[in-house]
Amino acid sequence: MRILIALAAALMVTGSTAAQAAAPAALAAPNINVANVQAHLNQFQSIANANSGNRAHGRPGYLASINWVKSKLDAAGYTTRVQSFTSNGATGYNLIADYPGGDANNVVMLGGHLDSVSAGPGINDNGTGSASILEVALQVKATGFQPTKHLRFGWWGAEELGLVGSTYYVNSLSSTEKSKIKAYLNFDMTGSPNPGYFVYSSSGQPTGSAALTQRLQAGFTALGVQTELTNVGGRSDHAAFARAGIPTGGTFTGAEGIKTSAQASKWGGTAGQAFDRCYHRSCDTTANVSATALDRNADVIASTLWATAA
Ligand code: DPN
Ligand code: ZN
Repeated sequence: MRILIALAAALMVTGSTAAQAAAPAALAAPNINVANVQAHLNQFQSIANANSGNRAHGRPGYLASINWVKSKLDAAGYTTRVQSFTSNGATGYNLIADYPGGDANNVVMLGGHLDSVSAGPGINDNGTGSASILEVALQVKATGFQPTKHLRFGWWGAEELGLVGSTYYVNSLSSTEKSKIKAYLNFDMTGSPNPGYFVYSSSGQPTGSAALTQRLQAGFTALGVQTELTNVGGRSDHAAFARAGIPTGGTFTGAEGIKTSAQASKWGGTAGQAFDRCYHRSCDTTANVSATALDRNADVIASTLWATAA
């Protein structure tokens, strides 16, 4: 009896407009439209086509990529900055974009590398991560998201030469600036054509990383997608952040590794074949992307950002 009364009272409260006005639900993360992400990938492909087939460090296709991403962010009201550095005798560039507002002492950062290898246009590696965080950044503005925390996005140069740009950025920060970054999420290869659904393991990563890993996993669970943890170690741009003690996380759909039959039963695709047969090759074009993997990862990036920065 008492339980029934309590239940009825709870139903009345949740059903009343007064209760809804008093405690508005947090703005839900948007479902990212994969067609928008694909349009950004087409842009990267066009840039490569117009610049000797690549977007590599020190080549004109790289700077054209930086300028194009910057123009989209500037138009959406971001405060952007191009940071240059020298590597292998050529000038490289990072693009940093801050979304106005939020607690400047509490920064959530998303990043990915924008450079390709010189062998090809680098559409899965890493047009996908670059295009996805760009679209998420644009949706922050489009949805009117007003996070409590401050949002920052980074597109790194010269990752393919040894994580050069992201390392340069982290080293350029004072210890105070580093300590303000409470989370760094990295997205490198999120549309592999024979995809796996990997979330960076937090084992051995700074305290606070496990919570990020769990949020990324929860994002895939909400889509009904099983995940595996992977130790990406020093293979992508979160490494410099982790060394600085910043909690890190990320997602990955696989590179030169071979999909096992257990993974093929779980995720579909082809066992005994690489996750990305065009990894670091000239065939890493817009044809080398799984739209399903791209879409799922973009949705998980958005839900994780919304939950982490709210
Ligand atoms: N860092 C990627 C590359 O640019 O070659 C490969 C990679 C990405 C490996 C993510 C592990 C995790
Ligand atoms: Zn690569």
